[in-house]
Parts: sequence; C-alpha cells; structure tokens
Amino acid sequence: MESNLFEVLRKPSDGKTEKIFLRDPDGEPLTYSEVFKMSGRYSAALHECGVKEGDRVLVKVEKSIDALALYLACLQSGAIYVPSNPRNTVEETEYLSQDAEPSLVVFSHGCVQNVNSRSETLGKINGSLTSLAESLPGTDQVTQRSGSDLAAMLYTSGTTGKPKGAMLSHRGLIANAIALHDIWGFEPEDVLLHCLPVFHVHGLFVALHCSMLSASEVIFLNKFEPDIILDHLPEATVMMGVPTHYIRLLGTSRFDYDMCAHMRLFTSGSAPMSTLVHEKFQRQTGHRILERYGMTEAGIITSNPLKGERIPGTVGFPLPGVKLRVAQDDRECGIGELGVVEIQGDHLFSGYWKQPEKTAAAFSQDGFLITGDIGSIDENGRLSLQGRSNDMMISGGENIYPKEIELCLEEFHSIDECVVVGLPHPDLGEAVTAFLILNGEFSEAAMDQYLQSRVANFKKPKKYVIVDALPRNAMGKIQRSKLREEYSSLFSDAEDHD
Ligand code: MLC
Ligand code: AMP
Repeated sequence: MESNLFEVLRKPSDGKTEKIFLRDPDGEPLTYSEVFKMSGRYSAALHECGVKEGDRVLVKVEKSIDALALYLACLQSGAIYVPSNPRNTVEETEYLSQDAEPSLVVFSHGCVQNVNSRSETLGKINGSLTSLAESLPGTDQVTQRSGSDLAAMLYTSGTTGKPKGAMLSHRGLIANAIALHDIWGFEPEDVLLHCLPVFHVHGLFVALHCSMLSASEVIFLNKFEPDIILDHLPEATVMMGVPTHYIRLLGTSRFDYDMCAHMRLFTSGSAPMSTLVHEKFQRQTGHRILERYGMTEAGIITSNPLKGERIPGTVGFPLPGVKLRVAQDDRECGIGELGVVEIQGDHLFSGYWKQPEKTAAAFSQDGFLITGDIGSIDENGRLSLQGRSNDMMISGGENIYPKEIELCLEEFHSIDECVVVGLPHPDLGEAVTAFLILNGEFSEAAMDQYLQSRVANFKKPKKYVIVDALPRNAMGKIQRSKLREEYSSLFSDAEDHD
C-alpha cells in the first residue's frame, strides 16, 4: 500500500489520466495528467529552490490551479505543505514564518513581504516560481514517505491567542480521504462545485481528495459568489459548503427545486447549521443537506448518512475507523448526556508543531483527542453538538478566538477594558462583537485603522458596544454567557450582512 498521499491521489483508475480534472471558468479545462504534469514541474522547481523532504513550504497565495499544483508538488517531493490564509496581516504571516521555519515561502505575485527564508512568487504573469516551473521538464518521481511522515501542517488558533501548527501525516490524510470517499459514494461521473478556500481542511482535503480518489471533475471557482455558483450548479452533482454559503444561496430566487433537481449531494459543515436553515433548504430545493462534523486536527469525524435519515441538528455517525465518546470529568457519558466529544483513530493529527505541552494537554490519558466540542450521543449512536467548552467563535466558517482580538483591543489608547464574544448573526452564524469600557474618545474609523495591520479583516468586530461595566461573577471573572444572552438579538435585524 502507498504511503505517500500523492501516490494514492495519482493512482490511475479507469482512464483517469485523460479525464477532465479541473474546470476553471476563466481557462481551458485541465485533465488529470495535465495537472500531474504541472505538479511534476513545480516539484522540479522546489528541488531547484533547495527544498528537501521534510522541509516546510509556507504558501500564502490566492486560490488558483497553480496553488493546487504546488500543493500536489509538495506532497510529491516529500515537503510539508503549510497553507496560510491570504488575508493574514504582515504580522500574522511573520509569526507563521518564524514558527514553521520554512525553507521556502511562496506569495502571490505582487504580495511579497519580508521573511527570514527564501521566498518566491506564484502567478501566471511574472510569478518567479511559476516561471521557473514552466522552464523545467518536470519529474514523475515521487519521494518515498512513511505513513507517519508529515504531509501538511495547518495552523489553528488557540485559547491563548497564538496559532499552533497541527501536524498532519500522510497516513492520517489517506485514512480520512478513503473513508469519506466511500461513505459519500463518490463516482467518476461526479462533478464537484468547489467554492471553498483552499487553506483549510474543508476545501483542500475533504473536497479535493474525495474528487481525486474517484477521478471526478471539479469546477474550481476562485471565490464564493452566489451568481457564479448558480451559473455553474447545473453542471455539478455535488457541492460542499459552510452554512453561510447555503444561507446566501437560499437568499436568491434562482436557487430552487428546478435548479437543484439533478444534484446528488449537498454537504455542510465547519460550523453549526440551524434546523431552520435545514428546513428552508429542503422546502426550497427538495434536498436534505448532509451535515458532517470535522476539525483541522482530525479531518472529518462524523457524518449524517448518504443513504438513511439525515437529521437536522445532528452531525451523524463516526466515520469508519473513528472511535468517538462523550466524556465529563474523566467519565464516559451515558446516552443523551452532555459532555466533551473525544475521538481516536488513524486520521488524527500527530501533535502541534514544536509544542509538546499543548499536544499533551489536547489528549486524554488514554489517548483520545479532547475536541472542546460539547455534545451528546443518542441511542442510535448519532452525535449532536451543543456548543463549545471554550470561547471560540465561528464566523462564516472561520474560527476566531476572543483572546487574540481582546489582546489587540486592550492596547488601543482609549480602551480601559474589553471583552469579545460571538453573537448570533443571520448570515455569518456568529458575528465578532466587542464590548468596551472607555477612558477617552473612540471612533470606529480610528479603530479600523488601528486594527488594519494587526488582525486579518474577517476577524475584526462587526460591532462595538460601549458599556459602563462588564458582568462579573463573585470571583470577578467576566461572564461572557451573560453578554451573549443579553445581546443575543443585536444582529437579528441586521440588513447589512457584513
Ligand atoms: C469575509 N469577511 C468575513 C468573513 N469572510 N467576516 C466575518 N467572517 C467571515 N468568515 C469579511 C471580509 O473581511 C470583508 O470585510 C468582507 O467580509 C468581504 O470579504 P470577502 O472576502 O468578499 O468575503 P466573502 O467572499 O463574502 O466571504 C465570506 C465567506 C468566506 C463566508 C464566503 O468567509 C468563506 O468562504 N468561508 C468558508 C470558510 C471555510 O472554508 N471554513 C472551513 C474551515 S475547516 P471588509 O471589512 O474588509 O469589507 C473546518 C473543519 C471542518 O472548520 O469541519 O470543515
Ligand atoms: P477548525 O479548527 O477550523 O477545523 O474548526 C473545527 C471546529 O469547527 C470544530 O471543533 C467544531 O467546533 C466546528 N464544526 C465543524 N463542523 C461542525 C458542524 N457540522 N456543526 C457544528 N460545529 C462544527
């Protein structure tokens, strides 16, 4: 059995090489063999840049077919792919580059910043790495890897603020890809509508690996734009999205029964989908969304069934190979009892990069990953999630930690105290909201300017609420839950979805 994920993805199945793989609406369709040729050329280019097996390649680029070929090239040449959100600020990128110690950093052409390592650029026009790759003959050679070798490292934020690199092995990614591909019934005739970012597990692994294992076609859209999605939906059979994507599609009149009649599957995840949205989706399209649950450290963990009942408000059953329990105070909970979801299996990450203490703290004594999600298991073994044991917010499918924003806001000259919570939002699920106690002048424009270089735009508070005091318990600890309750309808009448 192959140990390098690249070999598993490239393995020829029924004439795979000549099949169309990627259809970018702005370019010519590319076959599997053409994309693997691109990967071979990028692999040669990585070699020319001195990248060796086990080296990290930090990649902060816009979504593109070249970015995907670069991902495959990293796998092919045994390097560790480290994607970054292209919206990250200079400071955030500096942190990633210091922490990951990459031997190469790749930026989009025109968006280069100073880093300690060698850097190159990606881009059809004037991209230095792209030009180098195009000048080389390319290679078919695949660097041998053992299952435990790392294929990728994805940064996730944490309760203490600084992002941690989740180390993902070839074995783990292969296990999750095969399990998903099987349970979701992927076939060569499938056409996936890909509108997710490719720096998360959802867009990079879940969507692409499922398609590649079955040699399916992928309509590769650079961005989530409802009109463009709807233009291409008639050519697709499967779509994967986060709840915000579906909420936005449901807000258009074109997204109806007829438009969706031919679709085989819509999946949703990365954030909770409300029962109301589930039901509206079924009324408007005739489809029941298949909701699944995952996380960076584990890939996909549970899924509602492809055949069988998909129940709104539940995230379904553990994937083959996943052991799952709900526990509280070191005790496994009974049926229906709430506790923290804990998991074990081949698909789990190998720990946090250079952070043995944080890795140890993430696992129970008997080796289960403590996810931080609160849930319960019913008598049939279905999992339902109820929230989180920490303060993480999920806005439009992006995780944001209050601490990171609070540390920043506290340094603003006129803020005495602040607390950040996620409040229910009709479009984003949760919207970052800052409660401030001031000791001087405050304007949103000045704050916007101040945050510009400090945190990526999507993490900025959508509203600032000026208060005289913050609710505290007897120990003096701020009661975030009180703020969430009291201000729960702050965004409910929002007309402006930003
Ligand atoms: C963009 N903006 C956001 C935002 N995304 N604000 C809050 N939350 C978000 N998620 C802001 C920008 O900063 C900008 O603000 C304005 O919205 C317009 O930016 P945009 O880039 O044009 O936004 P848009 O394309 O509308 O993006 C919204 C979105 C996108 C929901 C389509 O965020 C998205 O595709 N999210 C998917 C995330 C995802 O794939 N998650 C998977 C994680 S993996 P300004 O102020 O600059 O105008 C995982 C595991 C698992 O969780 O189970 O899958
Ligand atoms: P990330 O760290 O970006 O991979 O996000 C993982 C987190 O997203 C999980 O721990 C959950 O809190 C959340 N999540 C993923 N899928 C779902 C879902 N279907 N319902 C609720 N929360 C989800």
